Amino acid sequence: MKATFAAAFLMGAVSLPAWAAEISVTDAWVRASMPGQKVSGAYMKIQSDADARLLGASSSAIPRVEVHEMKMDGDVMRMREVKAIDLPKGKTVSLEPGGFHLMLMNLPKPIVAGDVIPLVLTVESDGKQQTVEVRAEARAMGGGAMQHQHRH
Ligand SMILES: [Cu+2]
Repeated sequence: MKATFAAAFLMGAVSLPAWAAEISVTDAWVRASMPGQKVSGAYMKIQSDADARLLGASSSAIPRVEVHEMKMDGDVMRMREVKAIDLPKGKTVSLEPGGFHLMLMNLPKPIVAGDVIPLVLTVESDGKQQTVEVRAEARAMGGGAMQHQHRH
């Protein structure tokens, strides 16, 4: 009796709950930061096998991570925090420069190309939340012109 219970518990602990969506994250990367720069962006491609929403993210290496969208407002590029990013079933959603991204805030130290930044995404599907662990490698991007300006 006891053994059966232990085995069932173990299985539950290592497999995904039945309700969880299968989330695959590919091509995750973070922009290396300039000295003195306090923010950077993280980008990736996300696909879910069920309708889901990315609600937020956190990192053990970064004090604060926000979900942002960048888009043209007239002829000015603006960035704002969004509550969630829709992940429609089966569709690959790209977080990329100039669009949706994760904003890494209050960087404790510069992010250097080759650094690996651990991120934990919070995803909701069918009214329930699950987390997805992602490791994003830092890449250097050419030039200050690409630098991400913050407006709130
Ligand atoms: Cu941003």
